[in-house]
Amino acid sequence: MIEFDVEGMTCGGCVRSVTKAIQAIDPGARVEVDLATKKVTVDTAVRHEEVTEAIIDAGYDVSAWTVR
Ligand SMILES: [Cu+2]
Repeated sequence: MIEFDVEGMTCGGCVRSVTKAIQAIDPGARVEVDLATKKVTVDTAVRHEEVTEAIIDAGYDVSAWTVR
């Protein structure tokens, strides 16, 4: 499980974009987005660097991440 702090998400469309971007690199990923806290929790086997890249490519910024 990896928790990302993601900047730039403002609405449900952003939530969908981030979720889609992550699931594009891992279709089996479980993605939970909390807009209020800007936390994106991802249950995936993919490395955090790749997930970070996918989020950035989708147009958002990752300010921090934690592996749990
Ligand atoms: Cu949005």
